[in-house]
Amino acid sequence: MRIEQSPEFQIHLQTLRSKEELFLETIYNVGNGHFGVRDSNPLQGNNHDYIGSPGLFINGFFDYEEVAYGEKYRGYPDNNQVINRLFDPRFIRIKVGNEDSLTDHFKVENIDKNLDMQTGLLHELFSVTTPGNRNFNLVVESFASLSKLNVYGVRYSVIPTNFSDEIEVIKVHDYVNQTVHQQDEDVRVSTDLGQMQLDFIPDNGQPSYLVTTFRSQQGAIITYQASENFAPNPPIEYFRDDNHHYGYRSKYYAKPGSAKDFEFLFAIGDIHPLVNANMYSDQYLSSLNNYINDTTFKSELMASAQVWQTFWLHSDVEIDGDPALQLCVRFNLFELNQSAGRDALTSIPAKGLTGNGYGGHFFWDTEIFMLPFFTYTQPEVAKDLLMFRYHTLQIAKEQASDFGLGKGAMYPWRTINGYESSAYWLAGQAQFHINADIAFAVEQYYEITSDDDFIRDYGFEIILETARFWMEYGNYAELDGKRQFVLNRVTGPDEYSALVDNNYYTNVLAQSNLRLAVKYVRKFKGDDGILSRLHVTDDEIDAMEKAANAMYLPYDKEKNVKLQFQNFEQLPKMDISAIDQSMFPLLLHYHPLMLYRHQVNKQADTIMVDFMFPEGNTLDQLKADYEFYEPITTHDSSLSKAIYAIIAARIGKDQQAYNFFSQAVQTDLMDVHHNTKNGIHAGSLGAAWEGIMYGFAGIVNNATSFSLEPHLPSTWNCLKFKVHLYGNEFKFTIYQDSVEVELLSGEGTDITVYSHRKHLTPDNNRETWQY
Ligand code: IFM
Repeated sequence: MRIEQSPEFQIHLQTLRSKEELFLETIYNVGNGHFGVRDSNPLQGNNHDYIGSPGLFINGFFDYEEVAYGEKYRGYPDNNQVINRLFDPRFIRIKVGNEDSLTDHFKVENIDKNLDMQTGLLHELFSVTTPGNRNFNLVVESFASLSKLNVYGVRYSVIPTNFSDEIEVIKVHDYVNQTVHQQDEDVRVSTDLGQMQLDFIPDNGQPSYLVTTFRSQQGAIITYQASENFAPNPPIEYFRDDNHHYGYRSKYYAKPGSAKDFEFLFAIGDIHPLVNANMYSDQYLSSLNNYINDTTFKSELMASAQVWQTFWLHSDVEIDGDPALQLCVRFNLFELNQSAGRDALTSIPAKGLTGNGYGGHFFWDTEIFMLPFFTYTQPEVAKDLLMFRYHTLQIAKEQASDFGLGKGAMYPWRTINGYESSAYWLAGQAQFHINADIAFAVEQYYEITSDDDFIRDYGFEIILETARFWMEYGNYAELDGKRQFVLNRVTGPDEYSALVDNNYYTNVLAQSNLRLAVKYVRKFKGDDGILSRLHVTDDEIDAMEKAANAMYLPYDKEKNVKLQFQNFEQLPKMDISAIDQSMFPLLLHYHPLMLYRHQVNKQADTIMVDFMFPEGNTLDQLKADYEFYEPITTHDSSLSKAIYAIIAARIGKDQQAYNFFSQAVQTDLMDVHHNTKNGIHAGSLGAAWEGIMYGFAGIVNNATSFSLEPHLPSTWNCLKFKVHLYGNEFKFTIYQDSVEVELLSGEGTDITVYSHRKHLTPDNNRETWQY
């Protein structure tokens, strides 16, 4: 099969710095937001001596175990959720004469791998040698369909090089819990729970499974078909082994140079509560089968490639003058698109669907670091991601009530099903800023899309209930001679401090959350239905407004810096420049309390405020904050550097901005943190996109205006991207000394570049700014 390939969209094995198996498993994953498949050695993925962590991850499909606490106090999260690792659908068994890849050690070498990001097709060539020295080439092509999210395709081609003999190809998955042999002591890597059960569902011999979990009581159906599109001589046929397990096999006589292809299409079902699993299995199986019967690997691949083309048409970011970083940017966007849940019931796990690191949980990473990319380029996906929060709002309210609050919603810091899953509550559950982060994202989505239905029917309720949380959690106290609203005993974004009073970031976000609630109550004042349904009273809204206005924001007047939290200035500084490189990330080498008692940051914290609320900051303030926090920040979190790049760009530290950005954008493709083997850093990939847009393009957006103050790195000739804005689509081309904007669709709006505003309309759809 030939699809026109553009070299700028290829991730070719030869260009990668590392060829380590586990790293390749991550980099060459394929996914589509519903599921993800790690790349693996297809013959040995399930062998006991294979060092790897292959597998299939379905978004939202998880199980849990009870957290074992030494002493469990009231309200501690009960369960640790972990995304399930299902069998590796790439796995295949090949017999050559009397040698069998399942039992004999076939030597499998990676000769070539290429991920074509334009089409989503992963193409691989392995050279396989049996213990008896028979050698064959194995070509594997695979993709996760973007046009039918349930479909995964894999195609094998077997080409003997030095023998003629009988070959038997067998495709059977008679287990569901994938074996892994990855040794890693990193606390951020989760252990598989491996509690799934596999039942074969009778389906005229076609291998169809019902996979169920013991505790979370979920069910998923997986079925697969050998595609009809290969030369049927002899055909692949069903078989049933002695254990009544179904699979496919084909036996034929092969000669050197002869190639035989085997194509399989999997249908990977949606997740259902187990109560219904038996009821739905028959019906659902036949609807799943509709996806894969009467079609071929090639036509499904073509349909999916079409969707990828559309994705790039609207979402690509082109950098002229920096080919190395250009490829990283594209890889990042490709991975983001492969990771995002699109069913309004799931979100984006911190590791995408490429591993079970961080349990496969959803964090603030989605709303603060990844959502803007989708909001600006694929607003319908952004809406689905926010709808996940709407659909778990009732659970968040339940959690607030269980916690002992009278009202409001308390979203989990980390979760799959909406319930809190942070066993280490100090650095987890206490990150209450997640509530305001979600409200912030709702507002940002609305500002950019003007989606009135969303804000009225869903977004407002999220904003209101999270605002209610702050009113319940906070209190008034006398500080600096004034009555101020305080939020004590919270953990801010920086995970090298915990349970502090008045974290600057949290307080600013909470203040914004409260003000948003007030704004929308006033907006919906005439619409009595909404306000009475949500039991909003004037007194409540007045109280919110007062609390927002009285919010305490700790500030060091001597140094003129925003204080990360109250009394932060009293902690001793940790001299991170004196610490040996081998001790980073510090979290793996220090007791948390050693970190908590020092001025040392894992990641951008107060600097996040400067990024997210650019208005109202003087340049001097930004500089002071940057100069104060940068030297005490280790950037041990992959979410940090892109944000520092943005502030560095804003304050004119061009070289630092570029250095931070380039490290952020290379996070996974160049394995900057040496742990890409455990999965991608999805939040960091989104943050790198933010680095380009908010840092180098210098965008600032609110509901009524969109402006740019570009600061392109000196080596970049030009930067091009498209964004959706208030129902329009625009194309931006930014040069070192000018900006061109084209209105591609919609009625048009004002655009401001360096304070010069121009109005674009369908009749006047191009404008240029020189500066
Ligand atoms: O959400 C992040 C957090 O900010 C830093 N530690 C890892 C989490 C998941 O990516």
